[in-house]
Amino acid sequence: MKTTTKLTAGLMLAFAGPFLAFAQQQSLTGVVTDSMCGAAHMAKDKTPAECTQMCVKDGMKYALAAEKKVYILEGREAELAKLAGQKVTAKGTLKGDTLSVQEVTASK
Ligand SMILES: [Cu+2]
Repeated sequence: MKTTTKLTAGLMLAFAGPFLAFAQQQSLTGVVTDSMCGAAHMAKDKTPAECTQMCVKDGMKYALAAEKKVYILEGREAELAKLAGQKVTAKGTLKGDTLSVQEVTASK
């Protein structure tokens, strides 16, 4: 009887395992911009930082212009505001093209 109980418990653990996997963490490096301008800002008389601030004020979202792609950034807006136009590394969970930011740090 004891052997059967142990076997059942073992099987249950084996099945529960995959469901305990965490959402995938991503770490992306790029320049903080806004969802309208992306990698190239339209306002040529402004710095990338100023343009990003202006666009976000107009209702755009912060975005990260990585090597080939622009990702929308969600969360940590206060920190992103300070890092606008700068190269950063953003960590968080990626869903489609949107990164839910958990941590953002200036990168060199
Ligand atoms: Cu802009």
